[in-house]
Amino acid sequence: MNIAAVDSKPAVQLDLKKMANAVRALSMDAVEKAKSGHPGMPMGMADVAAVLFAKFMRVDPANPHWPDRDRFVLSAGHGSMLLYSIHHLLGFADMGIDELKNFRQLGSPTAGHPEYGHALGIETTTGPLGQGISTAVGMALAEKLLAARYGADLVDHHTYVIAGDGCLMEGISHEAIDLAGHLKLSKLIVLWDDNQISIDGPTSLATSMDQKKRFEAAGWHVQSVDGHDPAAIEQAIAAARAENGKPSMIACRTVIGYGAPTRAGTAKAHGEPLGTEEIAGARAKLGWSYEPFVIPEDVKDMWRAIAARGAASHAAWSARVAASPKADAFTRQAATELPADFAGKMVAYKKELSETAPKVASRKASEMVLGVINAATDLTLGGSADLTHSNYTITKGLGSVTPDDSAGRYIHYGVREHGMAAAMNGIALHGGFIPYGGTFMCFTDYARGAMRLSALMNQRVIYVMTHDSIGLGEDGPTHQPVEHLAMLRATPNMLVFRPADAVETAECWQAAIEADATPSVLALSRQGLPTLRKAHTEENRSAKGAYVLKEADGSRDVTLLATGSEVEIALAAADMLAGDGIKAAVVSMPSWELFEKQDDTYRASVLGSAPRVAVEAAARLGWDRWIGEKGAFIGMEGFGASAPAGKLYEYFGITPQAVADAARRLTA
Ligand SMILES: Cc1ncc(C[n+]2csc(CCOP(=O)(O)OP(=O)(O)O)c2C)c(N)n1
Ligand SMILES: [Mg+2]
Repeated sequence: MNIAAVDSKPAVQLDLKKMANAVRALSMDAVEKAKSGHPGMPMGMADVAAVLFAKFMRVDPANPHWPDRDRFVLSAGHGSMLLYSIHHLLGFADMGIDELKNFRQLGSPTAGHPEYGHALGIETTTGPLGQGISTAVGMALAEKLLAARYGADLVDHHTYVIAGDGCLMEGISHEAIDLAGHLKLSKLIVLWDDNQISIDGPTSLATSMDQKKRFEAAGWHVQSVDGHDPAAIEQAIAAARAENGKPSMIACRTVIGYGAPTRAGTAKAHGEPLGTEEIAGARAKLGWSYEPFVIPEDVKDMWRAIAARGAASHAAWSARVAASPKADAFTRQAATELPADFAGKMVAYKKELSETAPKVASRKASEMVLGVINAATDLTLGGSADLTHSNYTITKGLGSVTPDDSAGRYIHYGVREHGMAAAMNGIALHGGFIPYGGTFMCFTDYARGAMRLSALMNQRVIYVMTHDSIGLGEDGPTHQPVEHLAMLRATPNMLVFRPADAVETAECWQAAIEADATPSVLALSRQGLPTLRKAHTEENRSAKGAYVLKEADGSRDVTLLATGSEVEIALAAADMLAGDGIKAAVVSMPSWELFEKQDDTYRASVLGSAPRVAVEAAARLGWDRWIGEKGAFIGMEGFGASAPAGKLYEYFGITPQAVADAARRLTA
């Protein structure tokens, strides 16, 4: 077995300086060949990375998804060549030397910034500064919660982050640091590339922050080291690992572009090829005499010893899992596998809802549905950015996660929408949980950077966005989303659901949970909505994106399209029109994206050939796709206002009367 193989080999003598220089050389050569990229950061942090991997990281390149591997997050994603060089040296199957030579080229796994899913072992997409460190908080949190459930025998790994000055200047880092310190995520270790340089020049141009004090104030264990002194780095990482109650930050004082004769220590090293002369100078200075992209066998062996050690750790772990009484439960949870009876329970509850026909806000319906979901599976991990009792995101028995109690399934993310979204990405990427979290829909703006990454990374993160229109009333235009649905719908690979009643809410939740490679937004009302779907259907009608809720009595004169709280308005308008002998069908469109995926025949059958009027208490942008050239739209043209919801609908002309009038004009 692996362990014996490693033990029987003569121990490889590690030369940490040579190991680091291999990373430096590959990084500057690849950037040079691509004629673009960022050599400075990999060259500056090569010593730190070499120590981290050589002495601590448990990674098995042959099994990159091994659940108990250490996580490495390159938050300073522009330094992607650091990661690609390391993966090449470790022997990742998809990271041969040709891939490094193809850095930044179309179709190559070595994209400009590390992209989750593009190459094995990339734990998260980084590049938007601040996201990596904040995503890592979610990974470390998931680890802590799983360790509490399954014990250190099965779950015991670290999350290491390399973050730059830029990551720490970004506001999201503050949310993340605060949350991690509060939750005592002691297996989170951040290595700060303290090179005092960013793009514009020295960081002193823009910041006087004492980062160490900032981390300390948030409850972190903080150390400083010379980032080019391997022994000091090793000692600091060991001390960080020994720290029990706190996450750790190590300020690694480094020189950007270390080795480059004229550019080292300057912003010129940050983001452009060094050029032939500077590279030749760096080779001489580093004592690295090999040709571009050539790594000597002895250095390769040093890096591959890390992979062998990882494989041995993995094998030992697999043996522990096999012997564990919790093996089955753990394996299911680690794979985030829904129980077989999940769908059946959802359909049964939907039936109950159509029979009891509650008149509740869709946020309340969401809470009722979550009661069923959270009881049906323990994979869900709920939370809210301090709006638990407005978002209705907690259900009976979930229990709050606190710094010293990891048994619960509910996270109080605090007033940190962006940090919450990034942490949920990390939780989903880690595996083991389906994270959902709430805030007011207007504040999707605050969470946007991380929500975009949920979509780009194909992560199942569910955003419970309540107070979804002027229907929230008195809190006024600062809180009333208008343009948000358009923004969310414009985001690729994002499912946006706006259910019209309790039955649709159950259907949308089920579709969101079952969409395992797509984030979802549930846009939910504050105001009460009647149950419109009183006839039970086995089929998830919302999963088709749109469907005919009420067919016209005879051939259609007009089709009324609506979502969420405005479906009720469309139904009332159809009744008014019937009084005038105008035959209107009503289509509910809870998810444009899912409707777009249906075949032409189905879409045509729903939309019909009669003129169309759409009603939605939001911006028009996007609706022309559905109403066509000659259609009409009833909705918002500007910001909302502060008043009771009913008054606002009248004031902004989003009424059955207005919809009926528009229909009459189209059919005249
Ligand atoms: C959110 C975000 N804003 C701006 C950028 C563009 N950008 C890339 S790197 C960088 C400077 C980062 O400085 P630092 O983290 O110190 O990196 P170093 O120059 O030390 O490598 C900037 C502004 C970005 N990638 N993400
Ligand atoms: Mg810097």
